[in-house]
Amino acid sequence: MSLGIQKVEALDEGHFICVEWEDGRESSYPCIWLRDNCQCPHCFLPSAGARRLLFEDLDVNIVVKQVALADRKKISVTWPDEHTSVYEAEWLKKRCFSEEARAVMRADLFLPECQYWGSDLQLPKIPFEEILHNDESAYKWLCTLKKVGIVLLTGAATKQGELIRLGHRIGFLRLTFYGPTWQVQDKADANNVAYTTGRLCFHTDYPALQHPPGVQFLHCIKQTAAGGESEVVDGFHVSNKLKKQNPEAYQILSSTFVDYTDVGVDYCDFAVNCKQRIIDVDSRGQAIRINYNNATRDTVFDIPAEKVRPFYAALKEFNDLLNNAEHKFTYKLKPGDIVTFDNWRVLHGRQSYPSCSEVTRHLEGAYADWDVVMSRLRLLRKRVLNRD
Ligand code: OGA
Ligand code: NM2
Ligand code: ZN
Ligand code: ZN
Repeated sequence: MSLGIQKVEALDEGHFICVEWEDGRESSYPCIWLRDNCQCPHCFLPSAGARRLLFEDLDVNIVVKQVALADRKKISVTWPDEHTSVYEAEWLKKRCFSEEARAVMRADLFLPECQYWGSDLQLPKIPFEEILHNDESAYKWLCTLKKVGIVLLTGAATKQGELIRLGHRIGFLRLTFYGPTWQVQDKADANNVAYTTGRLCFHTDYPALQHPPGVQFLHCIKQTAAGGESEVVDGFHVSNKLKKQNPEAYQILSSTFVDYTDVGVDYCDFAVNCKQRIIDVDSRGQAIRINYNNATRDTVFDIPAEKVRPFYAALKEFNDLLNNAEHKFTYKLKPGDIVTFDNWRVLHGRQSYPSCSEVTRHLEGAYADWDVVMSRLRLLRKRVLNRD
């Protein structure tokens, strides 16, 4: 049972409406926001869950003419032009403007909870077929992917096409110039360093794109006997450490725009260029995305000459911390494993392996956008927890 309303009144010359809840707590709502969010069929299109009201038709100085408590479950507001709006108690409660209520709503929508890890990572594992067929398992997979940043799916078939099935499970995959899915194996005239047998130092994929893929999937189809081990590190955890240990290096990496480039032919021909900060931060200086691939960092470097050496020094500090034994986690993919990880947060690498005329190691890879993954997570949550 949701909380009812015991009293409602207009305040501040009709600019606010104050609701008193049955538990004695109060919430106040700006009238401009209430008018803007009238839920009547003239102002709102329920089939789209979207506002029909045009901004041009909104009076930003509007005040309430009359407000009444229809019953304990809704209030009714009359506006100066006699238009009336009805707001349900539960709808209002969710949208309360208090600091606490907004924090609850924010957490519910974006699941910002983040569990940092280092070499002690207990790599979360779920059977692949379970997440395909069971909603609870799929929900757990995506929640863990969001919170921890990495989940291993086990027991997939050792053939191409499993990531296409995974893409259908969430909605769709992210197409890039390397194709809908891509084959990580040693290739002649490789168009990417990933397609060699060489070691890959810690990187995030595709910082050359303006909006790098949020989530990455790597499906092991074939694994070499010697070498080819995987490494991962929590980029947000390491960024926080760098900020504490070396604020100057953090400042440089979170403010310098680094040029990235990727030129070649694959799904089609491409000539990609982009500027990214290696540690991308929000307005409070908190790391929100790591953009770092040493292979695609451009030879063009669009900063003043005297800032170049300090930049390299800062990057060395970060790279050293990433490779610190305390921070990195090493494992080796087995055929049938699919590693799924947050490509905005987790940096990954692989050890080299012997080159050979036949293919001794084969991973199929694919990307998804966080918008698609979070959308599926919210829908699964609704179904699993059976709530709206
Ligand atoms: C890649 C990559 C890891 C591996 O293809 O971008 O990081 O283990 N591959 O081959
Ligand atoms: N691959 C694996 O940033 C990058 O070039 C990452 C992308 C080739 C699709 C590698
Ligand atoms: Zn209306
Ligand atoms: Zn990679």
